[in-house]
Amino acid sequence: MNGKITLTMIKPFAVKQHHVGEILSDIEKAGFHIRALKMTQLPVEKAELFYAEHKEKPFFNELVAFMSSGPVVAALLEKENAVADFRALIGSTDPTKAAEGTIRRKYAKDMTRNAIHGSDSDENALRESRFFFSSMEEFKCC
Ligand code: 3AN
Repeated sequence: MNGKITLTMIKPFAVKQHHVGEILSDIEKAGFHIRALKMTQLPVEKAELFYAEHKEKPFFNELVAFMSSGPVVAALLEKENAVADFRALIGSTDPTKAAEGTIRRKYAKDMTRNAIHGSDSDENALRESRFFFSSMEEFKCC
């Protein structure tokens, strides 16, 4: 499994703006297989847990408030070199610096409302996948 999965989350603003279909389409066209998919709203405590590594950052409270403000769409994705390839597909955290054609360049509004999450390591991909898709049934794919 290592190296073959990543976890994405389409963030609340992109969901509200009706970009879920286009973003999932971009992801599939880039060669990722959607192995599990879920729309859910994170309570504040779960958003805090998901972003625990950023707890000391000045933007943490704003990030948690935003991420729990509406539904997100989480997906477990499979592809060779999944983490790195997916981060290339979504582009830089700051949408003004994201390359042309990337998901953040197309759909992000600003640093907080930056459309989409992508795991930053194989270790986090596994942790984040278990966070959303905890049952064996959901996880048996890969
Ligand atoms: P990425 O999602 O590109 O890996 P991280 O892990 O550095 O970026 O940050 C996690 C999330 O925190 C980002 N997706 C973004 O929503 C938010 N964030 C990061 N840096 C800032 C910032 N300077 N101001 C506001 N929000 C930020």
